[in-house]
Amino acid sequence: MKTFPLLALVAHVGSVLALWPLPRSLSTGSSALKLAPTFDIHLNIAHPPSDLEDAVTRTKSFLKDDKLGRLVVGRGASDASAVQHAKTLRTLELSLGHGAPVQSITDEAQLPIGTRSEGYTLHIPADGSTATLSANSTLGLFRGLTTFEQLWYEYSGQVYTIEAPISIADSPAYPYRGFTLDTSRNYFPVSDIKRTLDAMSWVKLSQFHWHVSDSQSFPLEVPGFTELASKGAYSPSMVYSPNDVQEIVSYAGARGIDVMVEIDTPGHTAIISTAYPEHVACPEASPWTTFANEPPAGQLRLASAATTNFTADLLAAVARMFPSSIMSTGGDELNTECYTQDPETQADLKATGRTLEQALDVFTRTTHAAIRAEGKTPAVWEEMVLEHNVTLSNDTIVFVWISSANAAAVAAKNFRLVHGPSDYFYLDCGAGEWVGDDVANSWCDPFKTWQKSYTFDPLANISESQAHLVLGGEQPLWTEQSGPENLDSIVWPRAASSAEVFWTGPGGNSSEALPRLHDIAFRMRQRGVNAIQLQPMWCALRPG
Ligand code: CP6
Repeated sequence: MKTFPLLALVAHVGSVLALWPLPRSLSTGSSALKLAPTFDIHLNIAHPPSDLEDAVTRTKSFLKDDKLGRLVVGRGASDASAVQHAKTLRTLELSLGHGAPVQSITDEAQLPIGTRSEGYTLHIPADGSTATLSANSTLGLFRGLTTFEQLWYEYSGQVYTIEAPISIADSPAYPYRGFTLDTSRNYFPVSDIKRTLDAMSWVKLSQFHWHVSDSQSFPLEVPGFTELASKGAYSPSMVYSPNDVQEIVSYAGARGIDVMVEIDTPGHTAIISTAYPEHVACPEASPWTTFANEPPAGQLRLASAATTNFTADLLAAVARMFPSSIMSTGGDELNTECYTQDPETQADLKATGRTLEQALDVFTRTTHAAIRAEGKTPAVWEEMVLEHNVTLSNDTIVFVWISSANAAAVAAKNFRLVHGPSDYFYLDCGAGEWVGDDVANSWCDPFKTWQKSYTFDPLANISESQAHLVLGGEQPLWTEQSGPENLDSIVWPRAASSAEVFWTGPGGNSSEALPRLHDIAFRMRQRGVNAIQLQPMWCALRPG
């Protein structure tokens, strides 16, 4: 039996298991093992939560339906006879550690970041005796089921593996492993979001960062603020109702994913002027290039007490729609010219005797206090820490996006951070300009390949004493040039790249990873997610 706890060693030893992300510790043998036609999964738990039972049901159907072949006619038919004589696995037994609470996957996925228990151990003997999956949480069991599903190939109706016995002890390197979706620039139906959550769960992502609103549309129906969506959504059908939100949140939770909503403020808010013109400065000011990074211009009147209170109330109402312990208030790309040229803002600053930076501080403290009163920890974009003089409580989570080089400066200020830098992770990079001239392509050119994301080092330039501040990372899809048409293909399997970086840890070799990523992309397609090809099929016809 060979043991190779390190990614680098796996690359050399060459396990061919189709695992993604790679477990942190894996040992395999070389015996074939097949699933009995009656194979079943037993829950050795007195009163299992229904989302765990549902996860078991899904695992069983994936085992039946995935049909990922390792044997291809003309190549490596050597598995066939091994499988014929292989022992048969009849049962996988799931159990929770002694004293572990029996909670739903959903409840465990929504615990504060850093307190979730996602580890598990999985043993699959070669002799066909019962396989065991154990964890100290149902969330850990769910992660283990996700791994178990990936261990099996299919040939001629037979589901088998060729590396038994298999022993896995696994837990994530980082707790925050995310994907961000912008539903403002273009709208995505609930079914698209659910399908995305499915694919996220298959690569063990833990956090859906929902950038729900921006300057172009406000698709969220917020109780008490319904005009934001009735006047600010692209159409009455392009709205997320409170019911839709509940459906998305519980669908995510059952798949080990927490949903963090973002209401981006005080910038990226032009659309609010359609319902509340009194709260928005420089709406549609011209030329927009002077007042915003994208048209239309328009930002919340951060120096106004009425606007600050309105925003605080709005954020609190949104906070009540989401069970997560975190919520983002945005804070990126604030344009000061918009306020310089807004007579109301200038009058407010004069009356209060504040500078714009002081007014921003009051605005931020007030809105953060409002979401804190709803039990949420605030999260912000990096500018709030690196460009503005804002008082933030020291538990605030900071999203680094402008450049990977900025993470060190955020850590130096002792804030917990999430990596999502445009130079490694932006899924929309390379699409070119979508507005204005085409003299230059977008500054986040070139296209970020999965191999590029895969080279990311979460601790680059971060000292050992600051390493604990790094919560993980996320890959965003900004949707100026994306919609339901290309959602799957622009996201998958590229977003799986960071999923492995933040679960397994950095240092993976992309040549070693390619066949595994090919296989998870194949499984995604089998399961209804339109992941793109990574190579000609010829390359995947591996020798046995
Ligand atoms: N919208 C918002 C965006 C971007 C950000 N915030 C963005 C900036 C640069 C690139 C891609 C997206 N479109 N609200 C930055 C966090 Cl290259």
